[in-house]
Amino acid sequence: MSPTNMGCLHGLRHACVHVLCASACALVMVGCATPGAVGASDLPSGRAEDDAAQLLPAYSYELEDSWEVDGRQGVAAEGDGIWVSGSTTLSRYDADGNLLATNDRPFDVGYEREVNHIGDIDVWNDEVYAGVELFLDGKASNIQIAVYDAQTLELERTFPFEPDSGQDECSGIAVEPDTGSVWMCSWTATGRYLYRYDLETGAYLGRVQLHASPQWIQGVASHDGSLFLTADDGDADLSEPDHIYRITVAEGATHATVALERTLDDVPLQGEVEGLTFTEDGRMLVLYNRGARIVLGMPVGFYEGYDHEVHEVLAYRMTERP
Ligand SMILES: [Ca+2]
Ligand SMILES: [Ca+2]
Repeated sequence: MSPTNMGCLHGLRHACVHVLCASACALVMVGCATPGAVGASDLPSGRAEDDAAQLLPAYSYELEDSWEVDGRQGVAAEGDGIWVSGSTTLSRYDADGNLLATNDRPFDVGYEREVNHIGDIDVWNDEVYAGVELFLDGKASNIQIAVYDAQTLELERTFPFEPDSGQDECSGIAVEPDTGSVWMCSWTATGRYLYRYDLETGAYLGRVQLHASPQWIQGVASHDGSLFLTADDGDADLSEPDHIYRITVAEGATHATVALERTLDDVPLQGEVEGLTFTEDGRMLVLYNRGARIVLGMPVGFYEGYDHEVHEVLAYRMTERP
């Protein structure tokens, strides 16, 4: 995306008065006057399909490194630290992959509503944000945002989700400091929306529909004004790859167009993508599981050559596309 285009997009999103966008603004004033209807494209036509920059990947990705970790759900990074979530664990690593701390009883203290499952996590301002829930018999309840001290990994506070949002599962969470938002994604059919909460108060701010929605969303992370999603949408039994997607949510938008960002065809063995995060030195980290046969979300034995499921972080070097 050229600097001129970038300025135009941001001008339209924030105030609709950017000098470079004067003519475009005049043509989309209806969209600006009714914020609930914006979101597909900032181009005069308003059609996402006319916005090539929005539809194409923003980066190219080269698999640079990988290392095993102790959790199968999520990954987050801040400064020199890397945090990993298992379904019932939180761990803190240094940048070289050395395990520094683990909380293997993260639900024991501080919860008013019972929970037993953590999905993908995020870290911001030295706090771990986790989407937690009670997952029983294939159904989730008691969804909430849980905030842990990033150093001690002890629970600090929780915010309940808004049941009227329609969300029925939480597979991941992302902090977006620039907009003061926390986003939750869902692995189920309600994953066709992302659910937004206030970073400070935990208040529900609304949901954004994905056009078109990836299936089996497992993680979400914020980076450079966009949200990146992982989807376990490739069948490992058929050696199909999973995918990374990207959306940019315009201010006030209730829907956003999904771009395919990266096909994960370069993993050691096709398996199950989980959470993702971005590092300050320009890498995308992806939590990836391989080796176990998963049927309807449950491990049922192992692929040839494996006697356990490998949880690893895949580190991709990112290069902005011209
Ligand atoms: Ca997951
Ligand atoms: Ca898969």
